[in-house]
Amino acid sequence: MYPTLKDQQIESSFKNAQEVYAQYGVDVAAALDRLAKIPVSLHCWQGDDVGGYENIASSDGGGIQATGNYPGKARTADELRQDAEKALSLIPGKHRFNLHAMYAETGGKKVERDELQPEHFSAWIDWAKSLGLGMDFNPTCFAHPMADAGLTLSSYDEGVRNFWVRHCIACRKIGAAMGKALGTPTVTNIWIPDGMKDIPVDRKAPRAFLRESLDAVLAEPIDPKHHLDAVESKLFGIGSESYVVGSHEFYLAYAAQRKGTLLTLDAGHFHPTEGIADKISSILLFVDELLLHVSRGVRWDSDHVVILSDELRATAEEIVRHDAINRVHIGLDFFDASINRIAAWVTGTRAMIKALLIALVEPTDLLRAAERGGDFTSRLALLEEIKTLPFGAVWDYYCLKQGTPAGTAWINAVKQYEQDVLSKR
Ligand code: RNT
Ligand code: ZN
Repeated sequence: MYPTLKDQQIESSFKNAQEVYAQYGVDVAAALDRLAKIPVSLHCWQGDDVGGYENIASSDGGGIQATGNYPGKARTADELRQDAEKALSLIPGKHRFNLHAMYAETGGKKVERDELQPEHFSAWIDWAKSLGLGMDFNPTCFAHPMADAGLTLSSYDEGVRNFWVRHCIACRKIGAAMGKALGTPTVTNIWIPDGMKDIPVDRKAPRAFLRESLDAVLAEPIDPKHHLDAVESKLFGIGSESYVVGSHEFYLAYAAQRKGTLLTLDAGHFHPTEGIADKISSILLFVDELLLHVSRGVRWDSDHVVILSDELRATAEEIVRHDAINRVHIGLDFFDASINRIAAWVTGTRAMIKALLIALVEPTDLLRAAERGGDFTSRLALLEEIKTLPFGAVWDYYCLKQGTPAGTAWINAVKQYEQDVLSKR
């Protein structure tokens, strides 16, 4: 068993920490109130290795692949909900759940992706409602025979393009129904795997088709009270090493010219040393809202479990320092099948929330004053010193107040669940 802190221990460390932060002019209680209002969208696909429950024979996973075979993965939507619920119980705050179209429940009937309806997601919506969660959504433009040739919305084949256009339109309607039912807008994010393994001759034609297809998908306006659209770029994937149709430049330009369309920045979709933090302030000058797919790229894999890295902290700082919490939707996107999947969800989500908390208790006014006054000596020295302020005590207290385990106690809970539930699958 890993250590479980006593409530009284947590409370007294917090009191001390609060006093320390107050000396830097930081109101910790106010920061915690703000933190409690920031939802993080948990992606369903960590729970079953991006499998879905459609039972389609397809040779192509779209260049995204979960590696590992840790026992106990969710085999049905019910199991996935049960696991997600367990994960959510170990994560402080009120959050969201992000579903892919391939998690439709059709009652054993074959329903083509371009014929999916809100009713195929009613169990998910009811579940989200019962837990007070908002939902987000994604068309699934991979793992399907119509995607096996490598191009979907950008295909040279009009029939293929139209199939995926119809699928994306169906998904927007489903997303809108979710948003309406849950009283908070659903972000429906379009990511397509389209690309080429080897050097293309014509880089333009598929991009022109993609533009046309997106215009067709997004033609019908939907009330932003219920629904928002997002488009996600990528630099390369497995099997699309030489060319990705939906590149960053493509979607950045697309979102900038199409008012109301969100741009999705996936942290693993850029050059290996390129981060997303520095992009946020630029893009928000030209695009109203962003969706983040918080992830962790490691060499060729874009989807390792999120940890409290410098990059993650920088991303949270950018959102908080620019007061952009209402313009940046925070979603997660990682999948690891080599460790307990619930632990993966909890580790990544807690890391994201910790990063936000660190940013919220930053003495930003002090730092800004040094910077604006040209005192770069103090700016650097301060930035280093505040790294070791007693943030951990504030985090533990936040967990306690939100009714979730502080410190390592949640690991024990996951181990117990593994024994009681996962090992029996
Ligand atoms: C793939 C994209 C995309 C997917 C999910 C499953 O590289 O990041 O967001 O991970 O849609
Ligand atoms: Zn992503």
